[in-house]
Amino acid sequence: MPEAAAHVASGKVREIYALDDERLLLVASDRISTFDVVLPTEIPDKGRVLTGLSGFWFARTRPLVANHLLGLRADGRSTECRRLAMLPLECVVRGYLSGSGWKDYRATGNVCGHALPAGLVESAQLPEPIFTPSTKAQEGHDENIDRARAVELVGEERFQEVERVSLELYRFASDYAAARGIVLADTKLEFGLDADGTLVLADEAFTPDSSRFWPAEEYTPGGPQPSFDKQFVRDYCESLGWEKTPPGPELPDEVVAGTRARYVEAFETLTGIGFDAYLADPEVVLR
Ligand code: PZK
Repeated sequence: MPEAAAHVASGKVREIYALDDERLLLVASDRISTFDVVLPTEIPDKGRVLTGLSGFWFARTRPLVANHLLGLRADGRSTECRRLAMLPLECVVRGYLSGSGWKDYRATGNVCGHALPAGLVESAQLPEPIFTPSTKAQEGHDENIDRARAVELVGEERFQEVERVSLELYRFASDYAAARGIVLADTKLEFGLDADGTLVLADEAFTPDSSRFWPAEEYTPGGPQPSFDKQFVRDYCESLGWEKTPPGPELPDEVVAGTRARYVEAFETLTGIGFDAYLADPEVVLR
């Protein structure tokens, strides 16, 4: 627990505390959500895997854009970061047609105003990655918006900048992941501005909670893809006939162990760093 730090915000599986006027502490718990419901059973070390992966990507994308990372704490789950003025935009990049992108395409033939070729199937790779911003809904799902609405929210110049930077980041990370057998189907990035008005990448970056990770070996367009990390949890929940409304079910030990192993595998495959080395010294991912 952070010593005498004021709680600032709660996400579904993360918390933010204020360290001082300029710095925040982002703490990733081991909670897991599926079908938008947080389950009562935790996945040991999940928060450490996500924190380590974010740190790894922040360190490697620094040449592309500034980011909020100041340091990783020895607990492996806490990130000290710069306090920013967050942009009111979820910066989504899609390289493949999945989730709400697939739903919008099937209904209208386009996604957030991007006209796409006819005849694409679910999970198809897009001709080019597309920037499909959304806004944080007060309740429930984020709302996909078109370019005009995004420009209303952040201005034309800032929109062009976040679009360009988001696409560059996605290309960098998806090329990196593809070379290691993981399809990074899409991702959600969040940006803020520092006191100078410089654009800064914030939140988490290219984790399985903010992106769809698919095992490349099993990639088969034409339907939904198995998730690299959560598939055991989804399959188990489906097998119960659970209604996908709270409360979620407890997970059996073998589902917990299998899911933990998948998170650790994602970490080690992408970073090339042993998870034990991360636990011994989290800042190993920054070097
Ligand atoms: C910030 N969130 C979303 C994430 C939560 C909520 N560097 C920053 N400066 C100012 N604000 C934020 C950040 C970051 N990151 C991000 N809310 C505020 C969020 C995780 C857990 F509870």
